Order: sequence, then C-alpha cells, then structure tokens
Amino acid sequence: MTFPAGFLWGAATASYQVEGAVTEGGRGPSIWDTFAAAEGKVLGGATGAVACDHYHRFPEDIGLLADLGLNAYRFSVAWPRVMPDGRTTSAAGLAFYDRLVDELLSRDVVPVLTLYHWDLPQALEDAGGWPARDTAFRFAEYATAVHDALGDRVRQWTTINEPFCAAFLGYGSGVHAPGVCDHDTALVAAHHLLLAHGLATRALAGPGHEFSLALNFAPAIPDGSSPAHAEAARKFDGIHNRFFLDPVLGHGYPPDVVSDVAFHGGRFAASVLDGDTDVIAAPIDWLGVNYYAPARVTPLADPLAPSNCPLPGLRGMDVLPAKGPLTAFGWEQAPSALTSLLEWLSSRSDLPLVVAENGASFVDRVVDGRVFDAARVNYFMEHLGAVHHALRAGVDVRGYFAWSLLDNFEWAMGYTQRFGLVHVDFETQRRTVKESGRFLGRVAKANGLGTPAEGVRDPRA
Ligand code: IFM
Repeated sequence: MTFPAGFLWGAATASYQVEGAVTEGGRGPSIWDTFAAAEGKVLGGATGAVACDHYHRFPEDIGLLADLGLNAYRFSVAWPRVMPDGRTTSAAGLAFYDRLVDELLSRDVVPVLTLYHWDLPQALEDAGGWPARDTAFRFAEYATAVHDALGDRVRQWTTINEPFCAAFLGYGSGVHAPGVCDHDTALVAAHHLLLAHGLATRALAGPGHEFSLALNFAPAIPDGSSPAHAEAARKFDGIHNRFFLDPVLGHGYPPDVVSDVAFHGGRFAASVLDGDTDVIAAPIDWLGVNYYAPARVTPLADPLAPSNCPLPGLRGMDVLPAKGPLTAFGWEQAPSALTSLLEWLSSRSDLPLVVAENGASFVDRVVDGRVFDAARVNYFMEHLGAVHHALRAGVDVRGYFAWSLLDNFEWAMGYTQRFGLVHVDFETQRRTVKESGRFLGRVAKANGLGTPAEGVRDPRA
C-alpha cells in the first residue's frame, strides 16, 4: 500500500481523557468532572482527575509519537482550562496549549486542534448548557480566544468532535455528561452544537487556516434485503449520520429525519431560527470522519414500535447484536464498511476527508516491557487497507488518525477500555509503546512523508 505524499499520519487524544490536572492552572470544573463525581455514572467510580497526567507529561508523550514516525497530533483544548467560568479567558490556561503547540512544532509534528471534545465548563451547563442557544455564541467567543492565541502556529482547526455524542449521549440517553435523559432536549442541543460549529467557523475563517468538524458515522447495514429492511436502515442512517452531515454540507436537516423526530414535541423545530442552517453550512476545508463500527439493523413488525436503540425518533426498527470478530468493547470489526463510508461521503460532497478517529480496544498486557497487541496490529492493517481501497477508487482522503495515542479515560467505561498505541500503567504513569504503535509508525515512515505531487495541497504547509 502506498499513500499520497503529504498524507497526515497521526494519533488523537481529547483533553478530559488524558490531561488530568483538573484544578491546576486555574482550570474550572467541566460537566465531566461533575458527572464522574456522581455515584454510579462511571464504571468503578473513575474520573479524569489524573487520567494520563498528559498536562505534565506532554513532552514525553509527543516525543513518543514523533519517535514512532507519526507526523500529526490531534488534541483537544479544554474550554474550562481556557475559560474557567466559560466566559473569561485565563492566560494560564492558554499558556498550557502554547507550550504544547511549541513542543509539537519543535518535533516537526503538525498540530490538529479540536476546540470541543465534550468538556463544557460547568458554569455554562448551569446557565442552560447546549440546550440553551446562548452556549453556541459563548463557543464562538471561546474559539476566537484560542485562535487569537494559537492561530499564528496552528493551521488545522476542528470545531467540534462528534456532536452526536455530546447531544444524544449527554442529553438524550444520559450515559454521558451532563446525564440528561430527554430526546427533545437532545435534539435542541444537537442543533446548538451545529450552530456553534458554524458560528465559530465563520468567526475564524481566514487565509492560512483550514477548518473542519469531526462526525462519528455508524453505517447502517440492513440485516436482510426486503423494503422493510431498507426502511430500517434509512431511519438509523438518518438520525445517526445524515442529521449531522446534511446541514453541514448545506442541505439543511433531512426532511425524512425531521418528520421522524417531530413527535418529540416540536422544540427542535422551534429552535431552528431563520438563517441558522446558512450559518451551519459555513464552508469548511475538510471533513473529519470518525469510524469504529457499523450498525446491523432490522425492521419491527409495527413501524411505530419503540426501538431498542435509544436515539430520538427511532421507532419500528432494532439494532442487532454485533457480529464477530469483536473488539474488547464488543464493537464489530468491519473494515469494508469504512471503505463504503468514505466512498459514500465522497459521492455526496467534494470535501477532502480525514479519518480523524479509528481504533480498537483490546485487553493488553505488558510482558517483559513490551505489549504484543497482535489483534490491534491486524485491526490497523485492515482499516488502513480499507482507506487505501477508497483512495484507489478516487476518494480524496488526506489523513488517518489512530484513536488513541494513549490508553485513557474512556468516558462512562472509566479506564477499562484500552485504545492506545501506547500502554499507560495508571498506577505509575509508565508508558510502554505497543507493537501496534510501532506498526503504524513504520507504515507512516514508509509513506506520504515526502513532497506532495504537483497540484496536491500539502496539509502540513
Ligand atoms: O474515546 C472516544 C472518543 O472520545 C470519541 N470517539 C470514540 C472514542 C472511543 O469510544
């Protein structure tokens, strides 16, 4: 497999999952600090208070990434570190990211900065959170503050990571912070997250920078070939994928999905004000594609029957248990669905695509100072193969980011799911590079670190 010159080969993390140091440098509390502190919300009562201690150990971590041969690091900025109360900028908070970016550049690693990966300042949640329209405007101010501080060195910007999870898991099923269980509220939150993306993209747009957002896609695979199966797939795909993608591509909310969700009480429709969909369609430069697994769907006899899948408006269909081989999380390994996803996205828009997250949790053991995670090596081999298939079919893929650089705080699952290229012993904070990290680094070094072909933009420039 050869990949295009200039391809971004990276690994990703998110602030709350790795940084720790939740009270240092004046950082304010986030919704995840509050949620994790509440009993029974996170497995084993785990929190991100220490996590990977990346706040103090980032030079070592960036050194590991660079030494592997990767050329890009996708990280997120903690809004409550930069604005402890959600509104007032903290110089100490920004200074941390200043040091982080300088460290990356000194190691020739491209910084790919995500502005929001779920750690909303608690003060803004107290003021209404994402269901409040004002939060979108506060986000644009926060984005501007970060951009003013780092825009001279950071070229690649992602506004929001996986608005699906922030809205539907945070305010719908309640398994993520802030733990609200109300589908109507979740739909309004989703709209405000997309609005926040558009407002920030408009506010920051300018020469020399590239903007994106990262959506998590779950391709719907019908478990049969009847029209009812196709309809089940339409419903799942609609609320999981197109509800977020279509407005960003400038098509507005998909009418079939809007009619599916209408029975929730109509607060969603009322929250979409004139001009909002134009804001959400602010031009971006590439789309971040987060892919882990497809969903196998089957119709129910009664099209109005409740679904076993807790998403707004989903009725008349169920999601079936994943088919093997599975990851430790129980997620299906289906690399070919990644190829079809990339091809489908490319058929819908000319935007360049970056696989912004892809990876798997497995049970890893350190033996004699090494981690032979053969299952994860195989996972990366197959999924890179899938990306390569898409490239050969003419899809414009510009990069691949493994989730994650480090084993880390896996949200409601605490520290029980290890996704890292680097093993972290959470007792000692000792890092051990896994075989999969070496594998990915070897592929990166053998590919795409050269000068882009004529006419191809160098994402690192
Ligand atoms: O850990 C998460 C990440 O924060 C967002 N995407 C999926 C990953 C694995 O669950």
